[in-house]
Amino acid sequence: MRKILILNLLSFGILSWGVAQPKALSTKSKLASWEDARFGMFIHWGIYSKAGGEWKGTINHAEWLQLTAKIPLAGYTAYAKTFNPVKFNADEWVRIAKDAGMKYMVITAKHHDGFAMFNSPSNPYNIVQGSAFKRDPLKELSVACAKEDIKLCVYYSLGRDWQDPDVPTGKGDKIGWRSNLIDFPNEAGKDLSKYIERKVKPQIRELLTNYGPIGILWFDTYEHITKEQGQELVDLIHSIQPNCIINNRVGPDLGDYTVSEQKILDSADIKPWETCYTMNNHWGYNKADTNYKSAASLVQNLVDIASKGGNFLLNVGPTGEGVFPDQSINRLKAIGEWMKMNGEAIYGTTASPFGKFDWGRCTKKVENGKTIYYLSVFKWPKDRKLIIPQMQNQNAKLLGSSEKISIEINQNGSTIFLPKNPVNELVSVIKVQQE
Ligand code: H79
Repeated sequence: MRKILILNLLSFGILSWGVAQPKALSTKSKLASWEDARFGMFIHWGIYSKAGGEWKGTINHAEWLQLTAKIPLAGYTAYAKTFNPVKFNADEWVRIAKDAGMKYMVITAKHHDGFAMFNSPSNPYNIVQGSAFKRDPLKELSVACAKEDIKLCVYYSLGRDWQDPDVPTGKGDKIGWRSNLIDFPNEAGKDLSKYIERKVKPQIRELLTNYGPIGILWFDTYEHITKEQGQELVDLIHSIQPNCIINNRVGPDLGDYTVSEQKILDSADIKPWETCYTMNNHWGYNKADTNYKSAASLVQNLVDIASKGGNFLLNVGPTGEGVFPDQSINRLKAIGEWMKMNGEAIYGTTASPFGKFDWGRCTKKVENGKTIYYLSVFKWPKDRKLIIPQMQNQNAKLLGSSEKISIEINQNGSTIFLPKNPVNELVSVIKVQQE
């Protein structure tokens, strides 16, 4: 009976962020459930992925291909027509994210190139009408995500669009710096509100109407969007899906949370927040870029972010065929194994009251009125001791091991005596509980 009730609550979205009907959550509670999730997958995938960063002998391109390789719109449109990612498999992408311990997925519905990677009846410049693929990957992902209880979220480049003629960018001596000046050189004649009405609003309506609940509308680079224009978009989104979270790149001083790009905040002062991060040096697929971070450092990033109360949005750049690079898959697998053993130190935790330690980080949870601290050890101390302030009456154990850990309580806190070797080759976690 109880099980049925819980299932009902879930299917009606009362316990779950992102679900549109029937009950609107408070901003606080939809964000709380997103913050509990802590870990998501970012996906940068578009026409540019097919080039793998290479264009006429130059190899440092990625999602900015159209601009960085100076391709006129007609050329890019023709290239889009050849895009055919026959190996794309939504179930596989979602399974990889799920096995990595990720709880949400943010995919580029439209990047700066302006090409919609979803079926957009309002604008033919999209993957169904404008490519050889003719399928709607977002639809397929929405079905796969619903099956696996992964929250589907969409990235939408707001203040940059290289297909629409009315999108000015930059200010002062940077006027036009991120605009398509090849096809639309008259920067002064551009009227952003025309673009908003013609393209942005209809596409937001489509994204929020045709794919079930959308967890986050993740906007990027608002450029010339004013606070009033951003607020109109916020209102539009909430009128269709009141539980959709919106990041702060919807316009100046707007949005539900702060994004930090390629940077991890130093302290837990800003709330709520999310770091988006690449595994190598590019967002979109670049076949020459093999400069991948190690699985251990990515796990440390996740722990570090959680210890400051943030979320980690880790990027994958699938190929033009629609598959994840092997280097990404391998790292996600390793992170997933770590999460199976140590996920309780991440999900549903809050920031550390202690700040950083030289040897690692701490996250915190309160269960049945008792405080639990998770101590993630990045550097196993040579003297095998961890000194923790302000903790009394605890017991300690190593996650993933039955080995006993002794703990000595003294006036200023306690000392934890570690075994000789870490139990986990990436990061070992000690769970300290109040007795
Ligand atoms: O979608 C990703 C980026 O394409 C987008 N935001 C993330 C999530 C983004 N837009 N602007 N920026 C990031 C900041 C500027 C990045 C640059 Fe560059 C790096 C400009 C010059 C160096 C990209 C890479 C363009 C040329 C090289």
